[in-house]
Formats: sequence, structure tokens, C-alpha cells
Amino acid sequence: MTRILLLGGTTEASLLARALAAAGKDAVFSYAGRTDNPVAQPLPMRVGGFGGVAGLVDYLRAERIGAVVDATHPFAAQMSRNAVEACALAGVPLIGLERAPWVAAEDDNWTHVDSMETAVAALPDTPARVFLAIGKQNLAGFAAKPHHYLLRLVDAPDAPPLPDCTVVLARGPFEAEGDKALMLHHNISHIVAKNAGGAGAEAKLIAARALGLPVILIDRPTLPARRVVGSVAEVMAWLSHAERGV
Ligand code: 3Y8
Ligand code: NAP
Repeated sequence: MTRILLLGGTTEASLLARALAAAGKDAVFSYAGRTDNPVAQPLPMRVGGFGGVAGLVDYLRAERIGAVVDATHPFAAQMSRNAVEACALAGVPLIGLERAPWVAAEDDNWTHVDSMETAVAALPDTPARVFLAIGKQNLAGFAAKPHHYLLRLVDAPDAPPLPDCTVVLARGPFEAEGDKALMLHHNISHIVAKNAGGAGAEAKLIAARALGLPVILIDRPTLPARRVVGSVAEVMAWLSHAERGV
């Protein structure tokens, strides 16, 4: 039986883990170790980086991995790039499980930007109250603007990440009603988010639409060419082909 490496950390990866476990597949679920207590999975787990491309090649060989599924987040670009390179070097088939980017509806007020820096520039110069729902990495640049920031983080930061901020600790997936209440409670005037796609992070966009609030949406990084599908079923079909060596 082919041993599968599942690069996880997203809602879709967790759904795939359940399908693999239910099918009795020999698979290992991989976390980066970014959060203190990641959600348990129904598969054996490994936590932490591999040590770059070379480390991943060594892992694939040592663990006799026969197929890799990259179900990491669209913004986990380094991991995805490493997976493409390492799988090519090790001759291991790779498939990406990726959700489509969000697309604005009629009554959405979205500004698309291509980086954290342009997201900062897109915020007003006069004081505002900004729901900065991009996690813990990449926050420093927002100190350049005189806003009050609402931050939602998975783990408590050692120190306040920005001079004028409120930190809420929560692990998604999130619900629109909860995000609407959060934004009303904090009198939010703007939202900044990554175009992560998927259902787990969409709640704040649905809430922003209901409240008529502007959203600054950061485009996802470009990834190298690779085979990509959008559903667990397609990954399972691809794996059964890979197992038959076709
Ligand atoms: C460590 C595993 C599952 C996976 C759930 C998804 C949904 C909930 C929404 C907001 C936005 C954000 C953030 C977010 C969401 C899901 C998914 C998703 C966004 C966990 C998890 C890990 C991480 C890492 C973490 C990042 C941060 C990003 C918070 C677990 C909970 C903002 C991305 O403290 C830190 O350093 C956090 C870092 C990378 C982005 C950042 O740059 O800070 N995710 N998130 C994974 C690992 O170690 O490999 O702890 O259980 C997983 C999930 N987070 O099993 O159902 O699939 O997107 N995660 C973003 O989308 O903008 C929150 O608040 O609305
Ligand atoms: P990244 O910047 O693309 O990766 C940085 C390094 O972290 C990688 O080179 C690799 O280290 C390690 N790494 C990343 N994902 C890994 C995984 N699943 N298993 C083992 N090592 C991993 O990654 P990131 O954006 O920090 O994301 C880290 C994790 O959080 C991923 O699992 C991702 O799916 C999840 N996540 C990220 C976001 C986001 O907004 N970025 C949102 C939700 C969930 P080595 O080079 O040492 O191998």
C-alpha cells in the first residue's frame, strides 16, 4: 500500500484526513508546528518543518512516501514551493488540494491588494477601527497607520503586537453571526483579510457584507505549476490511480 504524506493545516486537510482514515489508508498528517496545540487528526501526526527541500527529500525517502498531498493554506507558499521541488527530486507524485479564491458579490465593498504593504497603504490616514484578521505573522507594518486594531490570534502573543490593539484569541472555523457580533462590539470600520478561500475564514466577509463595511483583501501568492484539485473526492480518486501506478 502506498504511504501518503498529507501536508495539512487547513479545513480541507482535516476533511481529507477523515476520508483517508475511513478508507484505512497508510497516511501521515503533517503540521508545521505553528500553533501551540493543533487540532488532533485521525491519522498519525508529525509536527515541525522538514528542513527545507533537502530535509523533505530525505523524509520522503526515509519514510518511503509514495504520494504527497499538499493541502496547506494558499498563503503557505514556501511549503508548497518546497513540495513541488522535493517531489520532483525524489520522483514522488504530488497533488495540491486547493480552495478557490473568494469572489465579491454585488453588495460587497472590496479593495484587492497584492501584498501586506499595499494593504497598509489602502487603509485611511485618519484614525479608523480595523479588524486585522490575518493572524500573527505580517502584523508589524500596520503600526505605520494610526488605527485601533482588533487582532484575532490562535495563541496569546508574548507582547501586544501593535501599539493600539485589542487581541481576541480564537481558532476557526468561524461563523458569520459571531463575526458580525464581534465587529459590532468593537465598532469596526474596516476589515483586512487574506484571500484564503474556503468556508473556515469566510465568516468575516459575510459579516462585513451584512454591516456594509469595506474589506481590504490580500491576493494569494503565486505558486509553481502543479496538479491541483478542489475536492477531497478528486484527491481520493487520484490516490487510487497513483496506487495502481497509472
Ligand atoms: C497551525 C491548526 C482545521 C483547520 C482550520 C482554513 C480555516 C480555521 C481561518 C480569521 C482568520 C488565519 C490563520 C486561519 C484560519 C482555519 C484552519 C484557518 C485564519 C490553524 C492551525 C494552524 C494555523 C496556523 C495559522 C497561522 C495564521 C493562520 C490564523 C491548529 C488553526 C489568520 C489565516 O499564531 C500563528 O502563528 C498563526 C499562524 C499561519 C496566519 C498567520 O500568518 O498568522 N493559520 N491555523 C498549522 C500548522 O502548524 O501546520 O492549530 O489546529 C488552522 C486553521 N486556521 O483543521 O479545521 O482552513 O483556512 N488561520 C487566514 O486565512 O487569513 C484566521 O481570524 O478570520
Ligand atoms: P510557509 O510560510 O509556507 O512555510 C514555512 C515553513 O514552515 C516551510 O518551509 C516548512 O518548513 C514549514 N511548514 C509549513 N507548513 C508545514 C506543514 N504542513 N508540515 C510541515 N512543515 C510545514 O507556511 P505558513 O504560511 O507559515 O503555514 C504554516 C502552517 O499553517 C501550514 O500547515 C498551513 O497550512 C497552516 N495555515 C497557514 C495559514 C496562512 O495564512 N499562512 C492559514 C491557515 C493555516 P521547512 O522548510 O523546514 O520544511
